[in-house]
Amino acid sequence: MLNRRSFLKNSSLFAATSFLLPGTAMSEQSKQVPWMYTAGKKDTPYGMPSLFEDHVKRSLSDPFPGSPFSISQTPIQYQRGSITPNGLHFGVHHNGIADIDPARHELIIHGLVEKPLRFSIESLLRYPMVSRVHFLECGANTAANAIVPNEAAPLSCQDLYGQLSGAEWTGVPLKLLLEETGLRHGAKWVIAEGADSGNHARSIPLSKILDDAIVALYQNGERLRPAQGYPIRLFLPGWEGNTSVKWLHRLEVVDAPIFTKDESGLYTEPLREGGIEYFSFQMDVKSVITQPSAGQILSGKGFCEISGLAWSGFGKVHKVEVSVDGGRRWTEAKLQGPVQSKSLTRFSLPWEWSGKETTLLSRATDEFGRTQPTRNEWKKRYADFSIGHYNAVQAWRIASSGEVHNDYV
Ligand SMILES: Nc1nc2c(c(=O)[nH]1)N[C@H]1C(S)=C(S)[C@@H](COP(=O)(O)O)O[C@H]1N2
Ligand SMILES: [Mo]
Repeated sequence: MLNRRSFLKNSSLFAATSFLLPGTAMSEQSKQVPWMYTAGKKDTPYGMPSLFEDHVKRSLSDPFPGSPFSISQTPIQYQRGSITPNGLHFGVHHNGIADIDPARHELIIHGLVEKPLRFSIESLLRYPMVSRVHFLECGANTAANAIVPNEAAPLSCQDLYGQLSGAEWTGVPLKLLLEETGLRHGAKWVIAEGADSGNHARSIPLSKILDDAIVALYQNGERLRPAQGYPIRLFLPGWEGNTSVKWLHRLEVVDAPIFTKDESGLYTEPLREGGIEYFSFQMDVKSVITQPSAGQILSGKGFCEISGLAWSGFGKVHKVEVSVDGGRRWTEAKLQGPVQSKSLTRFSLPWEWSGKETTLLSRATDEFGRTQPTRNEWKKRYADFSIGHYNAVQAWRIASSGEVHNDYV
């Protein structure tokens, strides 16, 4: 294991070439690159990434061809830091992406309330808002490793883990709107329904709504993208993605959950011992090494900074341990602060690859001492075909060629 100090002392480890090559005068260099002698372009109203970065994009899946259902995965293997740019946020759209005219959309709150109310988007924009940095993860993220038996499927980090993004969400605390409608005796749950054609809806305990639910209008400083629920979405920090209902148009306060179509089927986890787990809202503690990760190739032995993401739907990430030898020894990685609750947390560890085959693992623990199970431990709890809430320790096997592969340990 290479520590940071010895790495910094030994400058020959740097892959960069030295600043001034002998005999290369600055003026000579400027003749070789057009941007140093030709004026650049004027700016545009909405900026785009460099043309040299066009490989950084979402991967698309079409689980039910012919239907409007679509999924896009964030390229977390290229992401650094903990914020996903809006154009790269993952998406899960059961009924396609609704394109809503905000002037013709409103939020209705009714049911066990003193005073049912309708809120136009214009009026919501006038309320006091909060901004919070949180992850969003689909309950079925990493499902392939939950269900593919014996040999791990040859999938990339993006395809396995990309139903995960981090953003700053800004909007009106839902508690504020419920203070205005008032609550009637017996109010315990809230049905949240989207305006997309398939009526995506979920039953949410009132306690969560009053704790930290946001009616989000902004994402990373700009209004939500249509794919993320424009003009408004419910955002429930730390809870499985499907509870953050997009294109939110109706909240009905009720006394008991209503078991909507998806929450009595899709969003339940069959257990190995029989029975199912439902209303399993919180996303458990999880981590993944994003650099290097499956689908990438190490260019040669030597220094390589291991870097990845850790998160917990319960609170803050407390520590991340990394093993570079298949789990024999573990070293605590450095966390990039500030570590925020229910947020993507970047971890890193300097490493020197010997050029021999080895396996990298990461294991996160949150502030409540919750930690990631091994795959075998996870499989003991859930039925063979259970796909949701998979959070086992991930193994990336590095072949002597430098190729990185999805693996089970
Ligand atoms: N109205 C509505 N809300 C929805 C969905 C949907 O299809 N319709 N998909 C859900 C699922 S399964 C997930 S994982 C998240 C994904 O949010 P994103 O597309 O902004 O990443 O939205 C949830 N909210
Ligand atoms: Mo999801």
